[in-house]
Amino acid sequence: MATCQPNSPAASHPLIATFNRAGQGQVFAFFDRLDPDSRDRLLAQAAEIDLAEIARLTATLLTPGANTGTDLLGLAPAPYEPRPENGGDPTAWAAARAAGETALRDGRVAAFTVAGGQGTRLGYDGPKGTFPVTPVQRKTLFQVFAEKILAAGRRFGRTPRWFIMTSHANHEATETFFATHNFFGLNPERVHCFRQGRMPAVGLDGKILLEAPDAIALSPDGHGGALRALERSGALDRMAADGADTISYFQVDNPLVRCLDAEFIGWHLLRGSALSSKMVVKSGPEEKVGHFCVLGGRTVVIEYSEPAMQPKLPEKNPDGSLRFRAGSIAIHLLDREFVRRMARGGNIALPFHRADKQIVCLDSAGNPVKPTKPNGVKFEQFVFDALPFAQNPIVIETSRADDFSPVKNAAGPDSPATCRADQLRQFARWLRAAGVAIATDATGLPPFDLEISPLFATDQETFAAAWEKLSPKPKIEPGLYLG
Ligand code: UD2
Repeated sequence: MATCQPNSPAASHPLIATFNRAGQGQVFAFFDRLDPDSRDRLLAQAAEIDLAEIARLTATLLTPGANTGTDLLGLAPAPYEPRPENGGDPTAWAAARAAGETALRDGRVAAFTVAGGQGTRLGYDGPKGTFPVTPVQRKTLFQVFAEKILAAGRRFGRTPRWFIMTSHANHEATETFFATHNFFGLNPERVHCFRQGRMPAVGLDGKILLEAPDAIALSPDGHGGALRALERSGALDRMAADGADTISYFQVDNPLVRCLDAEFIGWHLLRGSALSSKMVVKSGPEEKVGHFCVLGGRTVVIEYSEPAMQPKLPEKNPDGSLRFRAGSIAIHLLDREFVRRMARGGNIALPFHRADKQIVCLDSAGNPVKPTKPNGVKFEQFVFDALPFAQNPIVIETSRADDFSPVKNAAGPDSPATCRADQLRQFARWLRAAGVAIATDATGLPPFDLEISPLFATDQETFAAAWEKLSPKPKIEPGLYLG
């Protein structure tokens, strides 16, 4: 793309001069033709960009021959705390639970959902949190989380604040959705949506791409952008003013998640951990989750897509179990002040990852380009890259059936159908454990739809107690809803 002509309006603007000096003058190639509003829009977008950061990323991640993969020499599986039913110490788990319940009663925990993703794989237009997931009532993901937070408030006497990270693309729609649904019964003053940051897409030559004459091709900076966004939005200060020092982090796509899990919180606090994570034993070598590992003495997550990880995925222990078995399901607890230190950067900033993409953009003549193969790069941060910087990071086993069934794809694994079935299995399990006869197939799936609201129960134990009190007992039949 051409840079601007001398004596043009573009040539005299200081921000544009900075872009020219950085070799990024193509961003303003069409500036002189734009109306004043469009010029302002483009300048505002350009002001978001840290040119030194882009230059550094181009040098480290884009330069031919640059080593973009991770060196996995000496990689070992990370240790984790197994659940009592898998050999963990029941006394330690009971102590963790008691400590977590105390923390919840003391209002030390805030809920935090990352919801800035684009939901492309699901093929759903709109914020993913507005996607209906429950079997009978068709409650949305956001409603399920809201009710879990309300339930924790009723149980522990303090309703945690809920922070939701959105993107520029879905922020307004998310806010409107909550307002339209009266925040699902939560106090609107304690539900906070804030936008994550953006990064420009660049061509394979490191040049920032335009998606329109007055618009830079900007995209969300990854869920790792949450750390900076929590600080910038004032969320951390809000938590501090409230006495909340622990952030319960979960993804928008997983309705099974225990949003406020006393056992997990207790482990995190008792171990003085700055960043704790939940793991499940991977269903097989191919499952698309990250792996908790130790590299150079530090806990790390290595993604399933990391090329150097591929030969390690099928490795087995002598007993036949997977060697790299601790799958990351993206559920974490973060210490508030650790997040602040990471957000402020300096020598402990999250790295960026390179994602090669087909990016719709303009060519140097201003014609639209619709690529059929990757023509550019997006930069993203991942929240788990904070692990090596965290004090005493711990990994805790959780039960997949009670914590993880994401909705990612329109069909096949991790789809609305698999998630619905996992919810039904959970409801059937709770009923059975409370002594109720309910037929299921060999996988535990009942033959009809039913639903238990988080406001009725959030786990087997609370279900048993609520069921016990219920009089008269409802008939177990298709469409049963316990709310
Ligand atoms: C993520 C993890 C994977 C595993 C899996 C569990 C990565 C790279 N991989 O895979 O290891 O734990 O989850 O389900 O994280 N998001 C934002 N802003 C962004 C990008 C994403 O808020 O810029 C949110 C998104 O809305 C979602 C979450 O982050 O809630 C995960 O994003 P994803 O769907 O891209 O992650 P996925 O499925 O590749």
